[in-house]
Amino acid sequence: MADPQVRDVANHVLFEIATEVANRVGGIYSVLKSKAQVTTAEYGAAYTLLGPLNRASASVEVEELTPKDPALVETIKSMNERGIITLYGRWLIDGAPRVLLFDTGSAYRFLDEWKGDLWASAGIPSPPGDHETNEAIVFGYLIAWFLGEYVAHDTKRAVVAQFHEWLAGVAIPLCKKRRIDVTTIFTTHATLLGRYLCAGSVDFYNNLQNFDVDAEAGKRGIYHRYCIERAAAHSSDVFTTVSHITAYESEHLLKRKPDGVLPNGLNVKKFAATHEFQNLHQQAKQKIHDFVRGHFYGHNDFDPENTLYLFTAGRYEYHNKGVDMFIESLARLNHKMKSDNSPMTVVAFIIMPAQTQSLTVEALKGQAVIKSLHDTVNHIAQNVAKKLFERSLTWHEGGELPEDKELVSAADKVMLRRRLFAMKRHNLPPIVTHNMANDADDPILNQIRRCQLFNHPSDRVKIVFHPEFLNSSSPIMPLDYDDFVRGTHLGVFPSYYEPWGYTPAECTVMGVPSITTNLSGFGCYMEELIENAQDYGIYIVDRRMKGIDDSVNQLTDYMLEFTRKSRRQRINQRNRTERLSDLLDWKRMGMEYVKARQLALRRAYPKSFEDDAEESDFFSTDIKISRPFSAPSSPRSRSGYVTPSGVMTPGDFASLQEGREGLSTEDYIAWRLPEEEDPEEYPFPLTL
Ligand code: G6P
Ligand code: 1S3
Repeated sequence: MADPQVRDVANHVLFEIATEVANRVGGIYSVLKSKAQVTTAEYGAAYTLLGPLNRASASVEVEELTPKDPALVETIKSMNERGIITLYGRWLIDGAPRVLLFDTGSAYRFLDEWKGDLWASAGIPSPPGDHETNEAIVFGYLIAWFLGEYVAHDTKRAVVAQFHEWLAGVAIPLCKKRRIDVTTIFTTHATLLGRYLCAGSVDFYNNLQNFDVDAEAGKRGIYHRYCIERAAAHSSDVFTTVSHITAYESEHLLKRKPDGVLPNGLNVKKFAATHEFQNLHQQAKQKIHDFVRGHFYGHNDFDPENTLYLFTAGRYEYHNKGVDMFIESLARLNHKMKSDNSPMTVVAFIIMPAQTQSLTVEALKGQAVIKSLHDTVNHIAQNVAKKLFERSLTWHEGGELPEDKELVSAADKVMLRRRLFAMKRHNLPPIVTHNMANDADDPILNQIRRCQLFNHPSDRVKIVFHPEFLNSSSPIMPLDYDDFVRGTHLGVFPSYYEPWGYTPAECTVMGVPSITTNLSGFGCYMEELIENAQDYGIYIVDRRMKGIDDSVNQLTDYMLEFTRKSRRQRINQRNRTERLSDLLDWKRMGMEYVKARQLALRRAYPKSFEDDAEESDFFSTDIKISRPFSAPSSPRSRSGYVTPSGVMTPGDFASLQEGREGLSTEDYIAWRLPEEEDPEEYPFPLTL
């Protein structure tokens, strides 16, 4: 092994390890994909993502390359020679980072040996039959193998290995045990126990200190998984999570206080014209109108101009994602809007994948019926235009204007009548767009039934449950998720368990207001940074200090207040929401990752940092993150924390400052709200 103190820390190599590399599963994929641009800008070829090979998704997301780094070439060659199949290439996303994917299937012949070793070396049991854990073990051993060989081939540069979530964490205790000369960061995006406990009916946040963690894990059959997670947290050089609320949870459930918080950012794309996002809203909204016209055929007795689209979306975690609370609040909103005689209609979408068989005939029929009507009306309009034109040609002074009733032929009238008859419906517009595998026991459908939100004509709140992720090739709603979000008016995410929460953050950068809670990482982050978050279209439901009924009422009131806004107020609010985008940009958030890596290097190679004063080169390493604003940050932090450079950074409530009087944040991005654009100045008319 090389002398740990002689490795070059300034020009270190970075590996980021996760199971969602070039493989869309959930939130970690979003983290890696959106962050790629800033990380490749900083590291170039010295950055590689390591993940398990999923052929189906790699075939569309990864372009194969030949590695150039000699240590990488040697390591891959040696593993390939032992039968391990790998794919090295470029992930075809913004930033185009390099990825190395391992076919875990090619290593299963070692599974029993590795399971035995995991027990002998780390005391982690692994019962048979748990496929997910077997995958984690095989992947973890492959990563430890890879890192061990890599540092044997490259003895010059320091290596930082950052692991995301327990599924990728098995290699961390192995690196420690085998004294592999790398420095490790473990970033957890949730805790196993937290997710399980919250999904049950425990008062989670008030009892965090009191859980008997081993017993709770045992009761749920996840003790071995919990051991992996806990071992990863304890044996990493630096342990981080995505929010303060999850840091608190980790401290109690994993028994190690995280060294810092690495909040999730987004790859924010700015339009040349700042109001372009408003145009996009209008365009996408028209597409949602098209879907709604079909879905509610025969019951289109509400005016699209006075209709608001609300939605919630995410993985199907009924209680954790707050869908129970959303539906209950919609029922109360319906009641209030009815008694107020509100002129508005709310269509609330629930986009959460569940097990389904197919789209329902009714959903397909709705779109077909409206399309036929549309085609027929176009055909009649063409005939009318033709006749009108011909009659106008023969017009002479003093003659009647050609406005004869006969413009619509008898045949056309019959055709129109047939289309209108096809729209007759004896049932209410459906709630769900797909045939559910388990309709009778589905928690979302049962809650809708309990609250009696059945899309009755008198209801001011209608519901559409789309139990599949959106897709632009859908025959009923051909929209990608992003376009759908743009077309809506308000995202509603009343989560109970949400370590970060990408959904409201994505709404924000697209200029769509959203409702979140003070139990979500994102909600707490915004609450901490912005004094008057509501004005900026960030509504935060209190699920911490209030009882459930009061939280439901607060959520109802937020939505009711929103329905009372005029169009002008909605447009202004969207402008303010969109102005928060920079706050969530990886150009800003990525700084916490930089700090975590510096801390990891400092812990592994303390000698390299002893003469910081003289060797300040390392800290002023050109981190290619631009500095868009120079003015002082605003809105100001409530905590009043100020860095040595006088500027707030996203993780400043955290502790990633160890061993040094604050890291170099001079290049760090101060944040202030850009100037507000006056809708009066738009170069296009507003339909108010
Ligand atoms: C955008 C468009 C406007 C449109 C408005 C509708 O701002 O640029 O032309 O009037 O959206 O807003 P609404 O909240 O009613 O969907
Ligand atoms: C987790 O995914 P989830 O939806 O299971 O990781 C995400 C990325 O960090 C985070 O946004 C989310 O809150 C967590 O819960």
